[in-house]
Formats: sequence, C-alpha cells, structure tokens
Amino acid sequence: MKFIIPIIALNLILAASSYSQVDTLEAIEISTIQVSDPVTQLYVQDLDGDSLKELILCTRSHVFVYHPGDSQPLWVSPELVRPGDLQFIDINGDSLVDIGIRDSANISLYNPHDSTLIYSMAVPNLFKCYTIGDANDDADIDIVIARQEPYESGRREDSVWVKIYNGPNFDDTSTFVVTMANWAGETWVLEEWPDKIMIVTIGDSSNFEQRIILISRISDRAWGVGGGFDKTYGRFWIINPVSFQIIGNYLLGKGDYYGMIESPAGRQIYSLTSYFESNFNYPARWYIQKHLMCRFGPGGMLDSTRISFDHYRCPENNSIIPSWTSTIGDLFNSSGPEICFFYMGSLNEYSIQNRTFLWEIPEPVDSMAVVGSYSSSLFPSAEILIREISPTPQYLFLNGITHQVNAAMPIVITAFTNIVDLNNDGNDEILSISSNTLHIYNLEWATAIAEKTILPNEYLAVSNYPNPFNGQTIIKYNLPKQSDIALEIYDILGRRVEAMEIPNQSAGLGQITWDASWEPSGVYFYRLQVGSEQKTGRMVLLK
Ligand SMILES: [Ca+2]
Ligand SMILES: [Ca+2]
Ligand SMILES: [Ca+2]
Ligand SMILES: [Ca+2]
Repeated sequence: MKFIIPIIALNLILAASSYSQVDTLEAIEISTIQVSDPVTQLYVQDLDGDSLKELILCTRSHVFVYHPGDSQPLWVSPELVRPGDLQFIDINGDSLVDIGIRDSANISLYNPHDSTLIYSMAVPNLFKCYTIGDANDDADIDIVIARQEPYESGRREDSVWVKIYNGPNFDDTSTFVVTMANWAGETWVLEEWPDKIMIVTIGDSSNFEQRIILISRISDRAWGVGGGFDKTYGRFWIINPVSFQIIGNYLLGKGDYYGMIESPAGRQIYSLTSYFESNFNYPARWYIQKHLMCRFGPGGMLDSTRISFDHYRCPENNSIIPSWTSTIGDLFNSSGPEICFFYMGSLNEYSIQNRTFLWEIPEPVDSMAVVGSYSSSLFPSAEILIREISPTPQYLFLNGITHQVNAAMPIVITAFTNIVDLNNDGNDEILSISSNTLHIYNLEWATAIAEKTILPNEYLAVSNYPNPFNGQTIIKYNLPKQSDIALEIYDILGRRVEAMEIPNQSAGLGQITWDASWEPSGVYFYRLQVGSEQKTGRMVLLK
C-alpha cells in the first residue's frame, strides 16, 4: 500500500539533515590500486572461494586481477584491444572461477589462477553480446552469442541471431533467429542492437528450467506532417535454449535493472525498465516516461506493475527531462530486494518482491540523487546513501525503514564506483575510481575517531585504529593505574598469531602497534589483559 508521509515529517527530516544535529562520517582510505592506464570497468567477484572478493580492473589494453590487499596483481591478461563485458564462471570444473573476456577480435576464456587460456574464438561479424553458462543443462559450460542480421535498407523486419557453442569443445551446434517485427506505419531506425544476453535458471523446486534472456534496445524516430517523435524501447525475450522456442517476447523498456528474486517459492527474474517518448513537433516539446516492474518465470511474464508515470510538457525548452536516480538493495534487511528512487520531487521506496510502495516522502532536500545502499555495523539496518547537491553539498545516510537521516558525510569521495563488502565482515567498503587509480574506503564515525585520542581515565578502555586496516593498526589503551599488561592476537580460527607482555606500564594512555603485513587478510581479535580485567576487540585486516 502506498502512503504519503505528512508534511510534518518533511520538517523533521530537514531539521535532521543539518550538520549540527546528525553525526558525521569520515571516509578512511584503506587501500589503493594503481594501474598503467585509465580504468574503464571494474568488477568485484570472489574468484577463489576464500570469501575475499577479488578486484578485476579493465583498461583499454589489459585486464588486471587483484586479490584484495595485495600490491601485486594475481593475474594480468595478455595485451587485448578494449577488453570488456567480462563473465565469471568456473569453466573447467576445478571450483576456481574463470573469466570470459570479449575484446574487439575475440571471446577468450582465461583461467586467471594459472594464467592459461582455456579457449578463444574469433567474434563473428556484427557480433553484439555474449554470455557463458550451461545453456542446455548438460553440465558443460557453453558460449552463447547474439549478433544482428546484416541491415538492409527498406526492409520491414529486423532479426537477431542467437548461437549456442556447446562446451566442452564449443562446437557451433545451434542457431536460431529472433525476429523483430516492425510496427505498422512506422519507420524503425535501429540505432542500438541487443546488448544483454544471459542464461538464467528460474522456477521452483518442481520446475527449475534454463532460459536465455535477451534484452534488445530499440531507438525509433518517426517523422510525419509537422514534425515527429523519438521513442526508446526495448524487447525482453525469453528463449528455451533446448527447444529454441521463444517463450515470451515483450515490448518493455530498456532493461535498466534486472536481477533475481530468491524466495521460498522459487527463483524469478525481475526487470525494471523505462520507456521514453518525446515529441518534437511543436515549440513546447513533451516527454512521456514510464517505468514498469516486471517479473518472469520459466513460462514467461508473471506480472507487471507500472511504478511511475509522467507526462511532462516543457515550456520552450527541450532540456528538462524528468529525473530518475535509484538504487536496488535489501534496504529492509528482508529476504527481497527493494528499490529506492528519487523521481519528480519525491523519494520512494518500493518492494520488488511484494510489488508495493513502502513509503514516499517529498524531496527531503533541495536537490539530490540516490547513490546506493550502504550496510555496516555503524547502523542497525541498511542505509540509503544520497548525494545532496543543494543547499549543502554532502552525502546523507537515510535509514531504509524509517527514512530518517542518520548521518552526513562531507564530499571527499567524488565518485562511488561500487559499494560492496570486500572482506565479508558485514561492513561495506566504498570503491572509487579516478582515472588509473582505485581507492578503497571504509567509513567511521568522525566522533569516534576524535574520542580515540581523548579517552576517559577512570576505566580500562581499548580500541584500535584504523579498523579495518592495511598492514599496521594501533591498539590504544588507557590504564586507570600502573599495571602489567598482556596482549594476545588471534585469527578467526582461534589461532594465536601474536603475544606480548609489558610489565609495569604506567597509568594513562599507551599504544601498541601491530604490524600484520605478513598475515593474510581477514578478521582478527585482540585480547588485552590488565590484572584480572580483560578487553577484547575485533579487527579486520584488509590488505
Ligand atoms: Ca577471493
Ligand atoms: Ca576454473
Ligand atoms: Ca552445456
Ligand atoms: Ca568489509
């Protein structure tokens, strides 16, 4: 059920968004990776199953794989031409994830763990997109490509070829054609061709089936008496990869978002898509933008819901387009994903699984954009991270359930490339790319950072900073009286990795630097024993 928070809530949010009333977060840079050329794409994926996610960086000539914390790459690809569209899957069945890379000439499957090239094939003419996975469910990984039929001027129908190259030898065994019929009376100008193809397993325990999902984008420009209009649409195809039957062919939006819904009832794929139309006939150009949330099972579309609709006429000015910025994440810490979006003056939270609006509030600040969702032990539940542009340029953290502003952060990080928990400790890291450098940050309360240098003197207090840390961390303590102290450090499996004793330590502040540069990344615990009292703490080494 959709509801509107009364205006009084807006006033509370406005009051809470000022610096003086909310705590401030600080970004602590814990690691950087620098490569030779500007980074064009970043992927984050655990390739070796140790729950630390590897960082995979593409430049215009190479792919670099870094284990988090390592200064040297785990693997660097041979020289390629504009590598991209990476796919991650275990191709050779050794439980280590391999990488499919498309560049201007080939699709190549590499094992980055031993630097071998598993397979390479030249890309055919008019090749557009590919995916790898077991399309026909015979336990061998296949390559599936889509390419367009050569364009012929004046033709009223356009087609996409889908080909399956069967593993393990990648024989070209199956081709089928997806035809895009024209709409009556319109001249299609296909400016963009299929740009997403994926293999999904959807359904429930009684009926899990493999499907190929193909999302094609279409830009259409039609001219008539007095002018014409632009449209951007997409088609969402569901194909049975064994029988090659086209199960569904839906005229939808561009496929802005799609993903899996995992629930006790089974697996569905969702797509959040937008249509866009504009008419340039008249001095006052108008726009229509529609957003649809659709869910699909193995038999086709299960349902679709329009989640917003706007018809906007611009006075003499072609530049204003309704803005839409959003993020998808499990903001309610529930089993299903939510989407939080800012649209036409209000911030909305919508449950994809339940197809309901959870809340809507008027724009809580003058001008803002949704950056992402952020989870950390700093907050009781996932936060929505928004960037306020005016009146105060800053980041704001809103509770996904209560939509209360919980924290502010100055704009030190200018680009959020990714928000992801790299070391699986429940705290998201923030990844930011500027040119050829990847910066990795953790967030911490600014007040907590300040307090660590002015500890109260009446009781034993211990903390370490920075945490997470790369290489060294400082364990700070404050002794109420002169004492013998003993420090022990354990890894996550309870193995003692460090022990030291300091007799007759005087009262007041003291610190011990732990140099963990020879230890693997992961979670560690310290235990500081002072007489009969002991304090423990959790530390994360993220190299
Ligand atoms: Ca890993
Ligand atoms: Ca493998
Ligand atoms: Ca197969
Ligand atoms: Ca983390």
